Amino acid sequence: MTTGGTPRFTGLPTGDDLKEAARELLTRWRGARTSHMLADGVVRFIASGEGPTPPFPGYEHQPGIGGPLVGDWRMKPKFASVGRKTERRWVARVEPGPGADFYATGEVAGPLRRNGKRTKLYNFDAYGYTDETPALYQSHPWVLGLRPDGSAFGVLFETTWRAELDLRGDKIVCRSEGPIGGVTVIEKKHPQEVVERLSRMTGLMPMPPLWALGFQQSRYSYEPDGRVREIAEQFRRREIPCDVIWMDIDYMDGYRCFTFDSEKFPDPAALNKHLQDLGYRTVWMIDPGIKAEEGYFVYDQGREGGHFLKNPDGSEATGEVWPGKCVFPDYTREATRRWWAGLYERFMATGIDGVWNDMNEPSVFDAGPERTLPDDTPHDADEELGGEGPHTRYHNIYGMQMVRATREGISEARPDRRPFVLTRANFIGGQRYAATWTGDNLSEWRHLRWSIPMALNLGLSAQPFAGPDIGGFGGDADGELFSRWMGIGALLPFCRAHSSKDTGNHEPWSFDEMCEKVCRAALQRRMRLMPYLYTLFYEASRFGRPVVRPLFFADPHDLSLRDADDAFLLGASLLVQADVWEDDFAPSRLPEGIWRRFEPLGETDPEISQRLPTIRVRGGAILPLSPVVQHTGELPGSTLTLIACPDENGRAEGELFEDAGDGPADCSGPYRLSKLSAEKSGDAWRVKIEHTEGDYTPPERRVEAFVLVDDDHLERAELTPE
Ligand code: NBV
Repeated sequence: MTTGGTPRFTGLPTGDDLKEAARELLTRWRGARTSHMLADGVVRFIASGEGPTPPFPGYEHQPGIGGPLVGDWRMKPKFASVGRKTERRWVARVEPGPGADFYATGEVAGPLRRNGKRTKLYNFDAYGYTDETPALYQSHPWVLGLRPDGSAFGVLFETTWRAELDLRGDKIVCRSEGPIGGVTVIEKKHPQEVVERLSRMTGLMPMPPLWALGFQQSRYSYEPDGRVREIAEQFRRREIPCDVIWMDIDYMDGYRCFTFDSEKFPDPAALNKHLQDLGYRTVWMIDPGIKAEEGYFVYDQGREGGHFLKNPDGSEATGEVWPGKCVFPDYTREATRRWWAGLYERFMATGIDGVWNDMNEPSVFDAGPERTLPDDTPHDADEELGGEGPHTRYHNIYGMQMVRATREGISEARPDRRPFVLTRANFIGGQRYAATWTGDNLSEWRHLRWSIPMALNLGLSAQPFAGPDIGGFGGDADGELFSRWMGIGALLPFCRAHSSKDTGNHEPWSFDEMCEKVCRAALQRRMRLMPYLYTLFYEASRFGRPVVRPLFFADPHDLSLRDADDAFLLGASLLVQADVWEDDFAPSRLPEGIWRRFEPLGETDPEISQRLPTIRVRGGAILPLSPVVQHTGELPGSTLTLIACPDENGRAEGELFEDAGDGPADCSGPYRLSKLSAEKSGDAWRVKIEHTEGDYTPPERRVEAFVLVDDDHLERAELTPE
């Protein structure tokens, strides 16, 4: 496996660590070579040392020069280069001041607050991970922080190399096996502003199609096609909302990407059509490992075009994956991405709606503890990514560049549709190309618990579209765990149930009657909240706001909210209190102000509602809701319900984003933004809708309005017509 004798970060404290710490103590730390004020509260510090600053693919565009640093800037990074030759480390550290709380760091399991943690950045196929697994599938060299005085900051380290973030003290330290070109520090009043700024620098998530916000059912694998139809029909028959059915690797002919098994999936176009007639969309998996087999068109074409990675001696770099011996496209090359994108045309022509890229760390079976390609595998990367370099430099962006090509390919294949790509591996900035799920979790209560902080920390790392495998991927859930997970998962941005081979059935009806009822209610709630959720996705794609947000977003000064792991904000207006424990449950503290309990489904059976998270509405907010339908395709023309929750002064405000839910791949279709407001006039509540932006006209529909006057207590309001 890995060669070159480079010692690797294990992520666990070892004797080597002590050596490293001692070396760092004796090191001469230097300030930045230059600094550029990129915007108010945003400074990029260029590392000391010689030579040009390497490009950083995390940025959407390389930042300009900006202006000189003015004012009293509190956090100035220090840089050092420690050790020699193969043991050389580039280190950058930042001191935010005593008592800061740390968050983000991308995809991490365990608590929301990351103080005391050390995260290895080297994308890793982490089946059944725990909170002690050093690295997961994605790398985000980024830390968000909050000081005791409520001020917020963010630190972005410009390295794609194998690296680690060390938050074990009061300092933020990044150690990298290659140069850290620069460090961008953001200082803002509110953590949301920090995340917005990060998102704008690393790229905003393009608006997904509406169907991708619906519930999705998956399994490794539903096979043959008859089983897929059966699952789809069950959801409709049982009236459990569902938008998408997923096809895992067993649809392929011998795990050859872009092929279909002629016996199990003889007519994918007919299957897609059948599912679409029932109102479903389909997502099909594609992996990067290409079977090394002459006569297989993808292998032949790729070899012919020189698209596969090679060993340092020029021979083909190979590794074992599902199809046996595989080769791996070098997605860091523009020419390879173009070729890869082109492969989707014929594939998508079968009526596929979305693509799922898995195993793209890349994961290789026979490859030592890091389960990937050797360190010295050369990449012929584009100059804009940094030019030629070893795998240690490009490993972390391998998956990101793969989904970049996939997104381009499906956009070109279906220019009239918004692309949807899901990825397992990614890098900071990868939200430009794909949504994310948190990989191979297990059907265990602790994994349910980690679902919330994982989605939150990904959101704080500029990836708003994330969620877990509901029910757990490995192992068997029971009805209690599955239904409780569905209740929570239905309120997270990406909402999909998925489970592995050799596990029992994991559909809402696979356990007991109560589980089915709770799942139905959970997914009905999500459907009811869809106009609100869609508006949050608009906010994420336009301003870079996370869809789910930690409680401390409601009050960065309230120190007691800083480590709430079992509650979160869904946008600015809803608060979700989840019961993630098998037995005892003490709901976390609420932020100051009015937070009224609200059941989107109205009165429900207490047996069901006690298994679902409590939803609260912020005083001063207005929620747009839809009726419960079976899939998002049934929403256009349905009743719009507005729920106003007045603040202390009897007023409320909200926003509604509407468009066709799909449209041109570049998301250029028409939309309409409306301002919602409510106040009391005399004895009556009056709710108003004002169109403020855009010229989209939704299909005709009825609009109704209510006021949440107390916990679970609605009164009808008058509506000023649209
Ligand atoms: O393609 C099979 C699975 C997939 O279902 C899962 O979601 C991925 O994370 N895949 C991993 C490969 C191997 C799983 C043991």
